[in-house]
Amino acid sequence: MRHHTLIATAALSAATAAFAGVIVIDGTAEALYGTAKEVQTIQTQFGDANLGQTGYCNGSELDGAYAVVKDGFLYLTIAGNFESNYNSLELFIDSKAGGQNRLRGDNADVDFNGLNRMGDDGTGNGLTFDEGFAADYFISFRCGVGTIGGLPALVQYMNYADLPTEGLGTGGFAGPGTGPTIPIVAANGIEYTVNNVNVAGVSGGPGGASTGAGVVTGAEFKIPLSLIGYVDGDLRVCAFINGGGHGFVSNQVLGGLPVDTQNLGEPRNVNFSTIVDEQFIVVIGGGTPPDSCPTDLTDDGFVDGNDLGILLAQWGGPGTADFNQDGFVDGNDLGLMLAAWGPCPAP
Ligand SMILES: [Ca+2]
Ligand SMILES: [Ca+2]
Ligand SMILES: [Ca+2]
Ligand SMILES: [Ca+2]
Repeated sequence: MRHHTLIATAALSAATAAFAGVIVIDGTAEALYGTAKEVQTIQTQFGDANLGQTGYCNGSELDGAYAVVKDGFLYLTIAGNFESNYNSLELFIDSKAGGQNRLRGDNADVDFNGLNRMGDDGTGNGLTFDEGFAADYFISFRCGVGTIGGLPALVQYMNYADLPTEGLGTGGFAGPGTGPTIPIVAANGIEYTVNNVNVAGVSGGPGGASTGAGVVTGAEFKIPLSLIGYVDGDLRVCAFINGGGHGFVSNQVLGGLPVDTQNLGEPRNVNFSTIVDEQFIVVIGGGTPPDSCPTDLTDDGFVDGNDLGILLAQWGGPGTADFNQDGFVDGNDLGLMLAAWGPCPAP
């Protein structure tokens, strides 16, 4: 009976909070978030979660993103699932001027130096975001089967670090904790929890056979705007699933990847600026203005033989010349290029 009383009390407090217009950190994007900022369009290669349990999850998928700025906080729910094997949900927030478009290798040592596992190893590589996206803050969430107080439990951890333009930032971690009814509060004020019961959303594979539409449960965060230095202007988040050692990027990225994109693999070689569309979620702002001359691959103001050469080199595969974003560079894309042949229109 006591168990039922607890559930009833939790339901009542959630209902009261909803009535008062408060977002509850419970792993569910409530109506106050509004519509999804992003919806996943490709299947997951990191396992389709199908168990529906709160304490154990057998796959990772990013089905969608809900985000709102309210009362001095960024509320963010990454809808989907997070496998109980300590794979990582990586969040990079672009919230102010400066920051890192390409991850440096001298950032704060958090999660066994996992942040720097994605950064420049000294050879000029490092995970690179879309053009114009310079990350200022890093949050990483993971869960796995462990013990709390000597009892088996789904344990959750969060690591965080700031990403100064010149590197050498600071960071820390919060956890272990358990979810979804008890959020974890970090020393820096971030609250988070996960609800892993989703069995809908995308299915397994790299194709476009399913979408993440409609999923509202997942990892929910309440992030103080003062912590990420957000005052006004654009506020954007790049989210993706990475391996447990931060060493193998999946195909679950928000904003999404083109249909049929395989797992991206080595984080230091991931370059979102060479992948069509924006691999970030726009919380506030308009993102990048539409390209007035998309078939000008060299950005020299002319659609000409140089661009055709790039297209032909990508023929049959994915690439920047996949203008209609069907996963293949083919005659359809060639047709679009020929139709735009010559000088670009004024932007
Ligand atoms: Ca919530
Ligand atoms: Ca920035
Ligand atoms: Ca699914
Ligand atoms: Ca891109």
